[in-house]
Amino acid sequence: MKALTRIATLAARAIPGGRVLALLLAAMMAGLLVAVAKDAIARPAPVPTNYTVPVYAQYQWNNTGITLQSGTVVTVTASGTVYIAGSDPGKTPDGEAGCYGKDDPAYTYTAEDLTCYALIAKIGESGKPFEIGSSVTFRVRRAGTLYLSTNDGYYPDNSGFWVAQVSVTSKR
Ligand SMILES: [Ca+2]
Repeated sequence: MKALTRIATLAARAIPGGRVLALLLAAMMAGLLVAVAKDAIARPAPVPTNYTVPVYAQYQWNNTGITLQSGTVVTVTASGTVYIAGSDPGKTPDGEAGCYGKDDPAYTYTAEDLTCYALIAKIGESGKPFEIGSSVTFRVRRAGTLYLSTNDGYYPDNSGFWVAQVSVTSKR
């Protein structure tokens, strides 16, 4: 829109009869605005696609089978209890508040900078892990498969699963 205004201004100065051209351009811009406004009103809001997937604590990265397209808005909400060791009373998807993977010298956690035992995600096999916890909404930058995991350093002694609701809304 700025570019059009600039062209209109330049045309008014430079071209003989430029004022007429400028008026024409202004009319075009007005028409364009009306078209955009009409489109916004007429098009219905996008309907999200919902998935329900388990996140097993004994596996490092659970492949959800959900392919996320770039630009889509995704909300993941999780619930349930997992056990990160035989002695564990149980962990919600929020994990252990105030503890980070790197705080445990005995193990290298899947994400050393994220909350211990929290639900974490990555998009694509080599995507950078980020925290989900109980619920988070994000916009997908690079398309790929959604993986979900417990942020632990040792998985074979884990049991149980969380249930994650994944809501994907396409971009307009
Ligand atoms: Ca463990």
